[in-house]
Amino acid sequence: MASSAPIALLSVYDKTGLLPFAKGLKELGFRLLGSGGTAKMIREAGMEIEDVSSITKAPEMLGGRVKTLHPAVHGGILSRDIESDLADLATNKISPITLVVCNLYPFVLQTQKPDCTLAGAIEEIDIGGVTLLRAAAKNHARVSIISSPSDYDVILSEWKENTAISDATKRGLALKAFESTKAYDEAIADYFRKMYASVDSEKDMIAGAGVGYQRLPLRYGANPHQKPAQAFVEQGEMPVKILSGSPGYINLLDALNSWALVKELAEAFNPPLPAAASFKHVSPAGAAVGIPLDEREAQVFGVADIKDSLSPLASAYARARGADRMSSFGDFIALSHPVDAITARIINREVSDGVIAPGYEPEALDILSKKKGGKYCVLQMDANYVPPDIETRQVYGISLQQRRNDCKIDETLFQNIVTSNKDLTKQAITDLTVATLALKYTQSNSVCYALNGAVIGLGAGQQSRIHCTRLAGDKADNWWLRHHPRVLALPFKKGTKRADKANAIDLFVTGQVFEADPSERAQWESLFDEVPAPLSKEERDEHMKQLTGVACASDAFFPFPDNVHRARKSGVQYLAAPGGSIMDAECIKTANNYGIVFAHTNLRLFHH
Ligand code: 93A
Repeated sequence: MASSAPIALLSVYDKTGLLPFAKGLKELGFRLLGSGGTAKMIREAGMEIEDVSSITKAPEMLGGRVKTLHPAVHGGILSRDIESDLADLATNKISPITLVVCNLYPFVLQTQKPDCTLAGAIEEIDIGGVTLLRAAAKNHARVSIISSPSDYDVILSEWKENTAISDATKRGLALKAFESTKAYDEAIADYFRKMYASVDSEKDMIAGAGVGYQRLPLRYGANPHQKPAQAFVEQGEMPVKILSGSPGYINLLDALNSWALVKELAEAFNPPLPAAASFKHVSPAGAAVGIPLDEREAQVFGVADIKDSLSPLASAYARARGADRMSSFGDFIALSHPVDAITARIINREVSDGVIAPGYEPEALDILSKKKGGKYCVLQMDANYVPPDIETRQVYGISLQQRRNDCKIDETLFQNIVTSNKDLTKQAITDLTVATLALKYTQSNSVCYALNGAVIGLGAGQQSRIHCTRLAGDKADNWWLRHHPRVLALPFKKGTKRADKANAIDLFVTGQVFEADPSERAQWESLFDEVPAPLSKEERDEHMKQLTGVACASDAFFPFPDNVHRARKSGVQYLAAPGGSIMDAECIKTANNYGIVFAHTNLRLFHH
């Protein structure tokens, strides 16, 4: 038994390249030890190899569940070149192991088989192999852990040249081994998550009863053919609970982004202000804080009939929904505070997909859980949940990691005023905060206009900044034209649906219907008791002049002053954007010409 030959322990499921590798190791003078099947294959090829049992003095047992799990093996792998470890080895007659060659039972392949049973999958969970990998990787200062057949040649050539494996190679091998055990355990956790969540009752799973499964099943992914789909946390409690309905993947994306927005928006003010957001396709269609509505606003936002009973939260949602009613059609809503009955009643009469909030008054939950015949998605968010600092996602199989965008946005962000006009009012600070926080959760590039604590125009996902500024500006203009007395007095036929009104008003204020195909125009005209005449150029110009005091923020610097010119056309008086463009001076000069107050934020807010 005592021999000075270095020992290589081989225990591989995937036997690709095993025989030439074993032959190479033999030729380099290694003493080979192998677990059952590995040793058999090498021996049958005519090479000398000892069974692991020759050092453990114990047979493989439990049908192969215990093969290499033994102090003689793990003592030999984990021992360091230090006196006390060497003394322990000598006392217990254990020889140090130099190379460990191991790859694992094919758990994933097994679970992919159509006839795979739970018992069958469990039998494919490798324990001893994972222990070999981890032990050898831990002790990589001395031991080389070879977990992939693609590394066999490197090992043979390094040893041939130096009679040793370099520290750099050992480090790389150790990392590879831990990555393989991590992926292996993730696959097992994923399998259990799915299997046990479907075995146990849906109610237990949602409530996270007992130890919980920390998983939400999703109807499907971004598209109906993308199945299966789920949301889960790897550590701690799942902070989202489904109270009603069944969310899809995009619902969850909207819910989580919009929740972050309203939580931060409410906390940006002292005292905190209730906040609401209306999301579509992972960007806000609207966002607002709970500033009371005047008569005209209540009319524009479709809540004139209940104006007097609006709570601050209901006002926030009415404003958020009123920014761009067409984009908000079928929205996902986020509310920063527990939902009261009046807010639930407003939501109930809109076309919407779901809502996320930290809680619901019983009457509000009753209203919302009956919406859409019980299919309306009602999510409850743990308001104390703090996401990890580092976030990871996969694109095309590659993991991307970054620090979460946890920068805090509040009034202190707008202190660096670079124009001669420095008169930033309290209301302007509120509006810039709303606009900037909306951008933090909008797909880039993005530009946002805000007024009276609410987004009034937002341009998202444009590759060119001026296109964002124009898109958002056009939306702000349309928003303001919806306040025109002639729009408020449009003679809709009784019973016209809210969504149909919103579409018809859009066609009217943009003037598109008057250039439309006769059939589209006839359909539009059929909504009215009396067909309205178009808004004249004078009527528009006169009304647009009254849009003033608007705040506008950009998620990155303005590369050209055209953005400032365009913003001004929509009544912008306050601007916030990071500096850093070679055209900064030009942009500031343009702002000065208009008397605009421009704050450089030094904070880029790209979001994807
Ligand atoms: O069932 S195990 O978890 N118990 C063990 O003690 C053990 N030791 C090695 N599986 C174990 N292995 C695995 O056996 C290795 O990870 C390798 O995948 C496989 C090699 O078995 P054989 O040499 O019998 O083909």
